[in-house]
Amino acid sequence: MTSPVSLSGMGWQPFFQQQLSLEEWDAVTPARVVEQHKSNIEVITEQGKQTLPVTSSTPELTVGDWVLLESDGRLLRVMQRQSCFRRKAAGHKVAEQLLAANVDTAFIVVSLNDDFNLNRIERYLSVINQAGSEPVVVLTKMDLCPDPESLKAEVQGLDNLLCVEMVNARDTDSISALLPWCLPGKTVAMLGSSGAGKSTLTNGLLGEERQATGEIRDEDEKGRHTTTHRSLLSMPSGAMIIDTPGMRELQLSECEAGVAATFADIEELSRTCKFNDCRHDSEPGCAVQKAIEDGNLDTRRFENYSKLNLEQAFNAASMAERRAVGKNTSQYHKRVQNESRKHKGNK
Ligand SMILES: Nc1nc2c(ncn2[C@@H]2O[C@H](COP(=O)(O)OP(=O)(O)OP(=O)(O)O)[C@@H](O)[C@H]2O)c(=O)[nH]1
Ligand SMILES: [Mg+2]
Ligand SMILES: [Zn+2]
Repeated sequence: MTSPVSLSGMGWQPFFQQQLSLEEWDAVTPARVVEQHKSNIEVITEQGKQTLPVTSSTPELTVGDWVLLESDGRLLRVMQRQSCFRRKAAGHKVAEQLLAANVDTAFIVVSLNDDFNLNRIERYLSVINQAGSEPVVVLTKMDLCPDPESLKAEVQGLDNLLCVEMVNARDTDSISALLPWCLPGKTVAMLGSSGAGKSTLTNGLLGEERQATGEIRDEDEKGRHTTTHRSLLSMPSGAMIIDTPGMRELQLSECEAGVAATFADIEELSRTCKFNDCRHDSEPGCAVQKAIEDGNLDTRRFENYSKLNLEQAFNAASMAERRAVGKNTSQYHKRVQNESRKHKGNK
């Protein structure tokens, strides 16, 4: 994005305007984070692109954030986020990582070949529901799949109201199915595994080859990660797109509401169990177990619900404990690592 754009063209909405007093409005410049690197961040303002250094006092920022700049160009503060995707940082780190902020619609990009996995879609849905964005599942590579309709039906089976689109990401006509979400001033984000087609879709929607795309190399797992940093790009329609690197791991943390929203059917059933604190294990009068026996609820779905709930509670507790402990000791680290190894296998 090199040419100047209006604030509304950058995704500015009344929600952000309301956070500014009249005096501030005269004194500051709103800017949006479009790229994030280790030592600096790129922002855009109505005047164009600017680079800000990242120092120890820089608040935690992510692509899509709105910040306020002082007249000398320094960062004054981060604006309250309308939505924000978070995960537990990859590996054994006991920390949260921000993935993207202020996203109206999140496209969960899943290819219809070996990447297809309902558990993983439910994992993404939990993060997006927690963030407060609208999820849309985009199934790519329909041109390479012998029976795309049956896989689409499986995804729709997760939730009747879920938006599910099926595309050939390399075909402009096909991806026009996503245009209803790409309205002027709206921000959409591409999330999903490496090789799923996020950058191919991004380029198609932008109408130009801005993002590198890559062939999948099975023998070299590392080589698959073509996109290496998140960036926010401007579409001709006036919408903004965030393309993200493929994620190997999307561990949930503090995601209770997101999991509950994703599995609203199970939450609803739970309310009719005989006991308020039913664990849906072998308690008498368990409506969840009855639904499984009657064939109204998949064992797979129930197991994934239980797993995601446990995972988010465990990671949230680890983070709360870490905050309480303050500076972590190597002993503490070791214990958490051992625990999280036990809880691993989050695919
Ligand atoms: N035939 C076909 N190929 C596709 C489709 N979508 C993506 N591809 C191909 O799949 C490969 C990976 O696509 P990318 O767009 O680079 O995938 P990505 O999700 O951005 O991957 P990372 O950047 O590594 O996270 C490329 O060679 C694309 O051309 C599709 O719908 N049909
Ligand atoms: Mg990519
Ligand atoms: Zn029960």
